[in-house]
Amino acid sequence: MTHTLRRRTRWWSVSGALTAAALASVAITAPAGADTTASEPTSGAPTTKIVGGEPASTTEYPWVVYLTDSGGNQFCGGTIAAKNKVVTAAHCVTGGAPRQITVVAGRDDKTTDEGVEAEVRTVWVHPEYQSASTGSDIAVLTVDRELPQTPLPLATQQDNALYAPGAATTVLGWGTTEEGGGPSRTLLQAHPPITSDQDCSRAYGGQYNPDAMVCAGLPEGGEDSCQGDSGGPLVADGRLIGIVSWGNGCARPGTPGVYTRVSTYQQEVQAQLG
Ligand code: 4AZ
Repeated sequence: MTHTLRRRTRWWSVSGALTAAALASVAITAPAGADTTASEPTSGAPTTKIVGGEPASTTEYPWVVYLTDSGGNQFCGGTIAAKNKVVTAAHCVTGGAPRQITVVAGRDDKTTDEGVEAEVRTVWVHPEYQSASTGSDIAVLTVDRELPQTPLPLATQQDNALYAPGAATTVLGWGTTEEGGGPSRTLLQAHPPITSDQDCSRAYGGQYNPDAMVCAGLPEGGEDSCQGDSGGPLVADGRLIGIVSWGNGCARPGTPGVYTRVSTYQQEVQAQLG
């Protein structure tokens, strides 16, 4: 199957920076309520209207951040988990020099200069990470200052109920508002329910590892994260339960979004939060 996940394998190279930014800067498929004028995706997606998103604000979700490259292009999301620590996807940050990544907090609209920008000093990538679809797609960024925004707690092994099939979630990001579309200028949210392990295995076979991942999406599609949302938060009950990781297209019926299962990694990640 064709996964649309963009692995940022070359974004840090001089020649590849622009290309990688262009590839990676697409993300949350979440447009507001009813954009009936949205054009159809050019390929593949049976669900072609903008997928069930709506505007969101860092006033309500202070811990959601985005990452920019050295050219100032947004390429991924993240979550403030301690004063100077941001949790994101490993696939967002592997290979690059930390100083080329900037964390932008407290800015809903990418075209403004609201909020704060922090430089990344160090990057911790889960030691078992190889690729998004093999799991451990989690990383912790240490930034050069204490951020004023309230951090979001990580889900722990005690939070199993938050992963029950059908449970409500919120996913946030500045990524694309439809599969194959352009990135969002402003922060969006969508509310895909948790998918059962059985349904997610049906969609992805052996690539879905329920210990390392959790899926979310409606059976009929329509609400999902997308390119550029990678690394951003999937939230339930005031806890970070998932990290946008991969999927087959965006918001398609039968292929939910796949998220890093944060509770599995909570102890190791918490140890990085100081
Ligand atoms: C991506 O390319 C991506 N629908 C993120 C999330 C999903 C698919 C692709 C899930 O960053």
